[in-house]
Amino acid sequence: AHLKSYGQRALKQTNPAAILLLETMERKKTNLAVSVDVTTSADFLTIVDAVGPFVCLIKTHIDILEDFEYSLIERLENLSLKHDFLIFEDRKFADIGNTVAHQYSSGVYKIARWSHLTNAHPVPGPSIIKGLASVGLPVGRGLLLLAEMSTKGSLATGTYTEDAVRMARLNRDFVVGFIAQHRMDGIGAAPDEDVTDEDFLVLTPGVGLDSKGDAMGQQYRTPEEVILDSGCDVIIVGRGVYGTDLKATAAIVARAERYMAEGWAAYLRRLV
Ligand code: UP6
Repeated sequence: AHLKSYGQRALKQTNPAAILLLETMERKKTNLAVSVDVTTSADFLTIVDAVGPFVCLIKTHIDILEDFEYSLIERLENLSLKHDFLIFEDRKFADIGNTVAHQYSSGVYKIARWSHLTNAHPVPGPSIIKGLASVGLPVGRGLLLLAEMSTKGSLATGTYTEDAVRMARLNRDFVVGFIAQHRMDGIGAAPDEDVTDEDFLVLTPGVGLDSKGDAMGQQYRTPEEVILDSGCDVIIVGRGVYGTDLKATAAIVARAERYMAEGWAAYLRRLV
């Protein structure tokens, strides 16, 4: 299924957020998501505006902004319209259904109001999907399950990953795919289960061109390894794009263009 184009795959999806993402990737010719993990609203908005033209998706950790005010959300949404990208709050929900429903809809951030996609750890079992879907499904949102992680020593492997895919398969209206390091279609399916047309999106963090990792267990692979060799759909790049000098906007733009070009070239090679 992953040999088809993003645009062809959009036609077969049912979740509105999944359709929007695939259509945006096809239209803008980019499979790059930038993770804007900075701690001030000013840097955040400057970087989002700078990389916006090159991304299909902006990934946020909204709770690391030290000067967060809800008005930031409107400015983020305006940039999303200006540059034509979706928003993914990387909240990594991990609690019981009732609690995650509150965390998703309410509190300071009201994530479900503005984030097309969010994600959850499968560790509590299917009830976490039920809780999040009660909030997100009626407003057209999509969920990604964390089936694997990019970090050294990750426990999300083997049967844990298989069970995550089974959980997703039973909730296809809301679960559009995974945060993972490989394509997940067909994993953990019963021998008599027909999964030939299965098409989960795979969004992959741990992507870097100039570094193999950091001092805290992060591990990087290249866009080619992720998209071409492992069959993933979206490369998620944080520090590889925004770097260490958050004011060096021209350099940030140049790196975004480089990752976008590498990601798209790997995708085109996968298509042939
Ligand atoms: N992230 C990972 N690995 C995972 C899941 N999520 O790195 O398995 C997230 C991090 C960070 C981003 O929370 O926001 O992706 C990666 O940032 P980096 O490119 O700067 O390492």
